Amino acid sequence: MRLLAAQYLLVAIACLPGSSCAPASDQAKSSSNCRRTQVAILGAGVAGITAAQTLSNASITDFLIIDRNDYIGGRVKHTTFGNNHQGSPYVVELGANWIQGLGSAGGPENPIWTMGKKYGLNNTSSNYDSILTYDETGEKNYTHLLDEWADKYEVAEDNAGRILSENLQDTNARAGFSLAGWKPRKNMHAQAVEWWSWDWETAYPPEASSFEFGIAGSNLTFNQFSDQNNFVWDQRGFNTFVIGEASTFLSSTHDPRLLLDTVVRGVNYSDHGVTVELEDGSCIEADHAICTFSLGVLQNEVVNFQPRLPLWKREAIELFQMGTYTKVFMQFNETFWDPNTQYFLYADPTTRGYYPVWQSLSTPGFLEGSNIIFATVVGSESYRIEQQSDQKTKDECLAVLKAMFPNITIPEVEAFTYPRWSQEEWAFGSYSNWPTGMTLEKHQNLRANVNRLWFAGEATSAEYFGFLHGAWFEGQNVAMRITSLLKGDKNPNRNATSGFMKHYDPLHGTTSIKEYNLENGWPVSSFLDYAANE
Ligand SMILES: Cc1cc2nc3c(=O)[nH]c(=O)nc-3n(C[C@H](O)[C@H](O)[C@H](O)COP(=O)(O)OP(=O)(O)OC[C@H]3O[C@@H](n4cnc5c(N)ncnc54)[C@H](O)[C@@H]3O)c2cc1C
Ligand SMILES: *C1O[C@H](CO)[C@@H](O)[C@H](O)[C@H]1NC(C)=O
Ligand SMILES: *[C@@H]1O[C@H](CO)[C@@H](O)[C@H](O)[C@H]1NC(C)=O
Ligand SMILES: *[C@@H]1O[C@H](CO)[C@@H](O)[C@H](O)[C@H]1NC(C)=O
Ligand SMILES: *[C@@H]1O[C@H](CO)[C@@H](O)[C@H](O)[C@H]1NC(C)=O
Ligand SMILES: *[C@@H]1O[C@H](CO)[C@@H](O)[C@H](O)[C@H]1NC(C)=O
Ligand SMILES: *[C@@H]1O[C@H](CO)[C@@H](O)[C@H](O)[C@H]1NC(C)=O
Ligand SMILES: *[C@@H]1O[C@H](CO)[C@@H](O)[C@H](O)[C@H]1NC(C)=O
Ligand SMILES: *[C@@H]1O[C@H](CO)[C@@H](O)[C@H](O)[C@H]1NC(C)=O
Ligand SMILES: *[C@@H]1O[C@H](CO)[C@@H](O)[C@H](O)[C@H]1NC(C)=O
Repeated sequence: MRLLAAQYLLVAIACLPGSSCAPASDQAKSSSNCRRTQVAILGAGVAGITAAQTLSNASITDFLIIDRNDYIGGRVKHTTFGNNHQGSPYVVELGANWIQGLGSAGGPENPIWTMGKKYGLNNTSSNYDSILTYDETGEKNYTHLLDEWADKYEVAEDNAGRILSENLQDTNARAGFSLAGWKPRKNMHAQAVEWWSWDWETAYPPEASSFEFGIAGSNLTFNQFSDQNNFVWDQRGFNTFVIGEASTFLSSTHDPRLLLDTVVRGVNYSDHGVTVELEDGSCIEADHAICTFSLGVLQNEVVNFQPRLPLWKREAIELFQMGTYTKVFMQFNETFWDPNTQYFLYADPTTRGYYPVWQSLSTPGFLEGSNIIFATVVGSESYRIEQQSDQKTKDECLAVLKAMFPNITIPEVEAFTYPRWSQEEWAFGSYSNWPTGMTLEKHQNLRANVNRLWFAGEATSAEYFGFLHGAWFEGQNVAMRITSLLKGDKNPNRNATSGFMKHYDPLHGTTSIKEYNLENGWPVSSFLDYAANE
């Protein structure tokens, strides 16, 4: 019975408008020795687990979840670190740490916050006013610059809103802030404040970031849900919620539908189905596959897609940006910094973004009395320190702490660690950022399915790229679409939650070839004429 139903579905799906409508029997013949499933879900991070739960909620239970790691959660990843007073280690988060934007009474709620509550995750609201500011001479009060930033940012927000609503050309965030009156270049204190307010979230400097989409993204999370960021310090690990949700549809971590420690090497896709090649030489054949691998994994061509992904897809993959965000954890034998302050901002005299934010976990409300502090770097500084030895980085950190606390003898470091996100084969970075030059249509090309191969993850979220909730919504959306197709909807409306996705091929710019003319400072009549004269 089940086979017959599957056969029927294949015929129905193969003949959707836009597909080449080849006989379904082709597929049945081609790959008889592969393991079969309806939906292959590539990745057991938030997007993959959410996609699987969405299918399961729709009574589609024939799926396989494949991940190269030995745990559920992907970039929600923790490690043990240092020791508490009883001599057992603390748990600290190497990846995602905050629930960003919670929800307000009567308003929409961030689904990650819903789950934070469901699993009773220990968490504390970050207080960004709990900050002391420093430079190379020690403590130096430049908090007035934070107020100045806030004033200029309000102007910038409105300007970015106008770009969006009036379909004006986007610009980069540097130009956007400059036009709003924020010009920090001559002042390292202002650069530190800018890093705190911009790079810390986006993992890229304003020069590299879209003004319109950077501000829209921030609005959509912090104005829509709420402006709170709750830091999770739960000693079970933040991924408790991902594992918990997985256990709502998997019988256990030994459920045969969960394949951990399993590396995907290749994906063959067509209008009829997808074949996934695993590192051990085996294969999985599916009606649909959802690739939730990070943008970094896609950019670094870890997976061999056959046929090669189309140009419209590759252009979007290459243009969107994968940022890196590195937390450097240190435990001392005492808390020599102010134990009641959450943040310590350092302005280096020569290098913007040089160990700029120090965050205390020893503070009440966190791992109180743990004597743990961590520095965060992003972008080019992440790449730099992730290439060098622990010892070199530790020495640099200690030199910064000595500059920040000139009257204190900094004690020995008792524990030290940091992840190297830019080098992780399964991530190649931390999370994505929207660059200048990426339109909404081009981003849609990053999201869109290619035949029966679908893409979901934080980077495919137009509204919440970079965030856990972005990964959640995208996993859910793609699985709802696949559900509509598998349920035999013969003529699905392509709408927000059903059917194949729209993509744009080609994508045009704003200037027609006729406008390359003398009036626009382009006297050589056309590129072709010029070539002909050579
Ligand atoms: C340092 C850091 C800090 C962050 N801070 C926050 C934060 O505070 N708040 C917030 O909301 N978000 C934060 N994020 C972003 C958040 O972690 C991500 O948005 C989210 O976890 C992405 O989920 P995903 O399912 O899209 O991708 P992933 O979690 O990357 O899941 C994809 C899975 O695919 C697997 N995979 C990759 N390649 C292969 C392969 N070839 N074969 C098999 N499996 C493969 C990976 O192992 C991974 O488990 C942070 C991320 C990092 C790294
Ligand atoms: C964290 O979030 C929950 C919501 O589930 C809240 O009730 C709880 O008190 C928060 N704080 C701590 C310290 O866990
Ligand atoms: C699946 O259904 C449960 C129960 O209604 C719900 O809590 C959960 O959010 C659903 N999952 C998704 C991804 O929509
Ligand atoms: C820093 O200066 C501001 C006024 O600009 C003041 O309100 C604040 O209390 C000062 N902070 C510290 C730590 O001295
Ligand atoms: C962001 O929010 C502000 C305040 O609500 C609004 O004025 C602005 O237009 C918004 N900008 C964008 C790009 O969404
Ligand atoms: C959560 O916080 C409470 C109160 O500090 C603590 O007793 C408990 O051990 C914590 N649980 C976890 C899992 O972190
Ligand atoms: C995938 O496609 C390649 C190239 O067409 C082929 O060599 C390979 O055998 C295919 N793999 C599977 C598992 O079908
Ligand atoms: C360090 O000590 C000197 C002299 O004792 C004092 O003048 C200075 O203010 C102190 N600096 C800090 C940052 O506490
Ligand atoms: C921490 O270690 C330093 C030496 O590195 C020592 O001087 C100091 O007394 C120690 N502090 C505590 C609280 O033990
Ligand atoms: C999308 O179309 C499907 C039918 O194909 C319909 O069931 C669903 O309600 C539609 N959803 C929206 C948001 O319009």
